[in-house]
Amino acid sequence: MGPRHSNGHTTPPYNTILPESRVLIIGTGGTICMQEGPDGLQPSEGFMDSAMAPRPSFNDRSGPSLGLPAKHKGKDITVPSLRTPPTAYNRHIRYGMVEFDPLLDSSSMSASDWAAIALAVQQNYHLFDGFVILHGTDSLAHTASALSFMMNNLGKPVILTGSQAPIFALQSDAVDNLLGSLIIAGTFVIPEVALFFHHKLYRGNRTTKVSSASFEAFASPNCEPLARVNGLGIDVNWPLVLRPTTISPLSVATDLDTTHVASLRIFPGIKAEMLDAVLRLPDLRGLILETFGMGNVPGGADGPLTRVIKSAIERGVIVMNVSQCVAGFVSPVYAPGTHLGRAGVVFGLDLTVEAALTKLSYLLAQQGLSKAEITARLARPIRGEMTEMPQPSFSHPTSSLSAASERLTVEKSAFAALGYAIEEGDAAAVRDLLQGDGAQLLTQADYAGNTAVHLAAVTGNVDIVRDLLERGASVHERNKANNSPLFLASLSGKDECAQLLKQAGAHLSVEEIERGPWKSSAG
Ligand code: ASN
Repeated sequence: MGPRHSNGHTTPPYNTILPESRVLIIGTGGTICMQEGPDGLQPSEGFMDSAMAPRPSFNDRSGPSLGLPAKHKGKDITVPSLRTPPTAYNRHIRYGMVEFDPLLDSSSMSASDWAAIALAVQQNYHLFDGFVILHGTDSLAHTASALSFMMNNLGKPVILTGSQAPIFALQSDAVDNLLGSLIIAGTFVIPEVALFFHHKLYRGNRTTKVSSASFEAFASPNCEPLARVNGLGIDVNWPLVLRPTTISPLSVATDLDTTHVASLRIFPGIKAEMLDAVLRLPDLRGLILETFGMGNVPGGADGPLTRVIKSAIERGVIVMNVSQCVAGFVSPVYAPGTHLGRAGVVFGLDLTVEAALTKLSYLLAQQGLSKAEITARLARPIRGEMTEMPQPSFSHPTSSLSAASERLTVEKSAFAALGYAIEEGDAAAVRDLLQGDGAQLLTQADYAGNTAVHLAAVTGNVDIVRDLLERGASVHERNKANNSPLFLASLSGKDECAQLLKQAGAHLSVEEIERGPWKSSAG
């Protein structure tokens, strides 16, 4: 579990009424909600009532029944809610659900369904702390990759999950996957599109489905998990978590060009005519070439394959090289790869095919981008989807337990020093403390759960708040009393700070609006 929650499940509750987080579950279909029909398994409606309400881990019957305001298909609605018993982090997760109509087997998901998911998140963004998307596993890695590119300046967790067996089956992975997703979405401000499966939270655009039957269905071969369930707690790998560093709210791109892209897997004996036929498809704008090993195709610099690729690139088609291997990266190390590079092929480093296709579709749909700009962006990470500088080894040294506990003490005193610097308005000291490894202080909090942004918001120093936000600090963290930095800034009359927080996407939660002394326009 992350440092700021290191005592989360050992300390007694700080008051008798525990705070609640709000999570919206968006049901799109998949095995998790399937029941046997005349032609085999098919998705069934009413998941919250039939699968969650009867299970004590999803339904703490002691809470008041509450309808939550939500948006569905652009309309204001009220969704029934349930809440979990207290989590190890001393909160309840209150959740409501909207379901797509029709619910789909994910093999039928298309770009318009991705857009519907992205819009559902955007329209409900100010009403919930996090989002859980129920989705079939077949095309889950594609949807997770697509959503990661579609959402710019995401500040809240969007967690996709599903299961290999229906929740109604005797032996199923559904309860573990759903409960883990709900707890993470309602506890940690991990502002990424992520995929939770079999006790691990992965960056969505790094995943690929590796088993059609095992509960361990997904892998993220080139990127460590963002978090792991570890007994009662959850270990978040905070240094890996990406955070927006521009002061702007969430924006969503819903148009992806999936109809003018293709992918083709090279195999021994592949004919140049075959590749040429694909590259000459009418309106084809981009091809993902799945090559051998580090990015090789048969033939030399002037071989027939390299020639048809070169001529397609000259006609304006973008060709990107990704490896057929699940782990590792492509690089022009061998002569065949070097020839492709000289022909103008973009090297996709350690991109998965899913991320390569959706990134290409996303960039092709951006208005006003030239081919050169698209090519340049394809070769660099935009949402953590690729490792910029491939290293010979991707293993990370692990520190010993004593080193970890020493670090924790050092971190605690460093956070205290940061708190003092903020209180004294010493912007230079704040900057110094946050250099290098000090950036980890942005995910920490004091005994009352106040992050650096909470402290700076109350002190009212706009320069310090701006500095924190530009370093990736979240505006959505809540302290133990469930207050956001914006709530504290507004309450203490720090209007300039409140304004800046709003520019960075902060808003009052529904419950803060009800609790605070404002008019309904305050959020
Ligand atoms: N065919 C199912 C789907 O992708 C597989 C699953 O969810 N496990 O919808």
